[in-house]
Amino acid sequence: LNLSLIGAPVETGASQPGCLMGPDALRTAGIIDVLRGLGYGVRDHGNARAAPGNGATHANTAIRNLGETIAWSRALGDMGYRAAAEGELPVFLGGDHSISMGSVPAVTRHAAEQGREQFVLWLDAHPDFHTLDTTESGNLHGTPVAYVTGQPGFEDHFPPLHATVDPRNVCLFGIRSVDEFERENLTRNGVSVHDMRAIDEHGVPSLLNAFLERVRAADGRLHVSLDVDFLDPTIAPAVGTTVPGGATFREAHLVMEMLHDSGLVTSLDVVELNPFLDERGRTAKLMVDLVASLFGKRVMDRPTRSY
Ligand code: DIR
Ligand code: MN
Ligand code: MN
Ligand code: MN
Repeated sequence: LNLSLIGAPVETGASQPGCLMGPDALRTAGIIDVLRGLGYGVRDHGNARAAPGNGATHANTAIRNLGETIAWSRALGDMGYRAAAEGELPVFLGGDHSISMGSVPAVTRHAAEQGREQFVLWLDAHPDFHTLDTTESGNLHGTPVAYVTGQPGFEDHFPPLHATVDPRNVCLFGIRSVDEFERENLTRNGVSVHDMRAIDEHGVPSLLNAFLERVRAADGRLHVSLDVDFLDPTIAPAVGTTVPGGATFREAHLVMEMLHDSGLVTSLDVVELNPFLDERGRTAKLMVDLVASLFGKRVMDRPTRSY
């Protein structure tokens, strides 16, 4: 299996600068050697570039960098689609979470062409379910889940979607900061939300197993989007939007280990790493270690258990 690394040096969707350096920090933390060491062919496409922003504006004047974000969606949508269509497993190295407005449409387009259903596991403190009309911060990294599931208002601005993700095929995991609008619309759209309380009460395995079973039963393709702020800030400080009470080191690794054992993952985003806020590469190294777990690094060999 070949992994296609696509660097997405994007920070225009976030509130503060720094995510631009994310892809290079992940490379410095050894992501390529780690993946090759696990036996994969790795093709590093380097850092993508986007056309200049076209100066697009919106009635919601809070929105920042709309034109730039549209240009990135288009560039990453094309690159990611080509990688998936060539049979490679795309790994998008962010960049802030607005890169998923390119990565998820890319793989969803490919899935639709294969007659396969697309599922998305969103590991994040936030649901990122704002529309252009509801975002108050104006930071577009808070909008990708709404865009890729076809919520209204994006079509006048962002690239038309070849296929949308059914909101019921989206599982938000680790959630602990939800804006009022998002809360109502998530429920109305049937998105699965496992907040930190659910993880406290039921634990990672039963919640994640139930979702993976649905993916398997549908013979679906699974995109995983890993936001640094899924993790507790005490272990992952290098993110602009820290929220206390996140996933522990072992909870996060268990998610990755179960994903690997499932054999279901077909694409990945690693997003929101802000190396400017890091402590000597600590968060970058943790993210690479989690990616390693997702691709098969294990403590001990064990009889394969299929989740
Ligand atoms: C907040 C924070 N919901 C917003 N969002 C994100 O700005 O819309 N932070 N995604 O990482
Ligand atoms: Mn996010
Ligand atoms: Mn987040
Ligand atoms: Mn509009």
